[in-house]
Amino acid sequence: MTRQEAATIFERIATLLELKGENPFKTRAYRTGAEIVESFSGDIMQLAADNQLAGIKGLGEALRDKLHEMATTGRLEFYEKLKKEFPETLFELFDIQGLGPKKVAALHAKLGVSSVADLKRVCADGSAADLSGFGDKTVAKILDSIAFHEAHASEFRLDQVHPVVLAILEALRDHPNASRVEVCGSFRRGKETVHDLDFLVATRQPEKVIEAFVKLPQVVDVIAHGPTKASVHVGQGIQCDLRAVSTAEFPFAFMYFTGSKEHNVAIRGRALEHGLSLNEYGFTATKAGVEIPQVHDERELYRALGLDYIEPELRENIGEIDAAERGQLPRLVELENLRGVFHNHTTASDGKASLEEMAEAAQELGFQYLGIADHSKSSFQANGLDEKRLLAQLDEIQALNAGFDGFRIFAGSEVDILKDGSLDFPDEILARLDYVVASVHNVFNLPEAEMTRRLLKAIENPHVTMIGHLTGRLLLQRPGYAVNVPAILDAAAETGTIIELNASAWRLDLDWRWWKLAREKGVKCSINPDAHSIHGLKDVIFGIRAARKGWLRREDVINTLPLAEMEKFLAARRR
Ligand code: DGT
Ligand code: CA
Ligand code: CA
Ligand code: ZN
Repeated sequence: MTRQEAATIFERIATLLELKGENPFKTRAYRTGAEIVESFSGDIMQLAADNQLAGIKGLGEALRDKLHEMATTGRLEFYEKLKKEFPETLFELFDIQGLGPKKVAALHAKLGVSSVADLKRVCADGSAADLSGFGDKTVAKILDSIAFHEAHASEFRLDQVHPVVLAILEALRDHPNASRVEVCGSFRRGKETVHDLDFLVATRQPEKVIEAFVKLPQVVDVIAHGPTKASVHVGQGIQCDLRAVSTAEFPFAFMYFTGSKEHNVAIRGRALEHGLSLNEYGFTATKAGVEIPQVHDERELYRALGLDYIEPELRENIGEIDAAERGQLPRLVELENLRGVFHNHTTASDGKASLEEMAEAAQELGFQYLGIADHSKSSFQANGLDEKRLLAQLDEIQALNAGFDGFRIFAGSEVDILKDGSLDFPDEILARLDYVVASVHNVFNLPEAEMTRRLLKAIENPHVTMIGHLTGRLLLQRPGYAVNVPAILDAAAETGTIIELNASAWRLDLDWRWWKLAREKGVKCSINPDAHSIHGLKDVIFGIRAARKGWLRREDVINTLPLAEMEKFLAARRR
């Protein structure tokens, strides 16, 4: 079990105890426990497995035992029993945006709401609007959230599926009869959300590997089980498919199951022009005299059709095949190219780790610089800094920097863009920072023209280095606000303002679909983890995938610059 899963279980226990009317101290202990599990700097699940949790502040014996149980057995008896006291459908409510535990508790206690269907009913018949703490506006918002949620049912974000992918690959690769195991499908293509996970194994003993797959400890139920393929559900309801093929078929199946379907159709059409029929098992000649090319890997498969190798992220049939034919595919940015990261939070605002801890973690990841950008004062819900605290942080950063060799913290701020496009700090304050991320955090419901003007005004402020999460979307939770992205990109190109690719699996904003256009306009990207803990820094892996999917090269991504060049770049911008 991952730490995120364990933290979610603690969080849910807290809510369920609240619904039962248990005493607040007990519920608070679980909430605190959830936070500790999420943000603890060491490998807390390993410590839990080894019974080494004693002495962690805020984690009492009862919670330590439960964590041990989760780390060693992958489940928690107490939680399973507690869950059974409630209808299963109640848990759907936790996925509705804007419906915190307090509202769920009120709806459940006062109106007997135990499912999304119940919730829709009490919203429609007016009884929800009569509850204290609710009103017509809240109800309208809840109905919007339900509609959005239903439109995205059975999709998952990368933070949800990434640990599953790693665990299943590792388990299958351990199998003595598996000679090669890969993940395919939308996950391999770097999509921002996926419906299901597709695994592929090369083996001479398909039955044995398939048998082992359906018996993995993560598997909750088996949907289908045949001699060469199986489908299962793992925790959180994620479907995983596995296909077994021979080594000779592997490259064909690897390409086929990576997709996209549109890419496959186009490639198959191209094969036919070469007198070859292509499917997931191989080539066959469609007319006499056509020689079947030898193919040992995907690269040779593309080569056989006169194409350069097409990276999986690009396989969406949006021009990659033409570019491959003309030898004009971009050389895509890689994780190893990143030299540092901007837009990170500390305990000064809503982060879980201190400046020192964040700096240490950044150095451990091999970064040469770490940009700190805590929230500004208008983001009071995130404990945003006022001028005084910001300047104190600046001093603290300078003191820390004096002790580093080959590493530097850049002092910044994630300054709120206010409703009228002005910034939350005056220019004199911004001028003292190394860089500034400007972001919208409230009043999302402006008409497109007004929201665009608001952002343009921020872009035109010379102190603004980059714009954070441009559309404000939260994947599978809320759509982005209305904004004219091309107009923003034009202004960014003109002013040299960088656009963030927020790497949090919740955001991946600006979306990959815009980056080809951004690149053509000459806009630079910064891949920013928006880390709120030391673990959050690793979210750059999601951002890199999105950047690659957006055709971005190393030179399009500003934070591939080494420290000395980055210092020069920032200094030049401040002039
Ligand atoms: P997802 O699961 O909806 O996030 O997206 P994918 O792309 O992983 O889709 P999935 O799991 O249905 O199928 C995996 C790949 O298999 C898909 O990307 C391409 C290939 N594939 C599936 N069905 C077809 C088909 O009818 N025709 C072709 N050419 N390829 C297909
Ligand atoms: Ca899939
Ligand atoms: Ca599938
Ligand atoms: Zn933000």
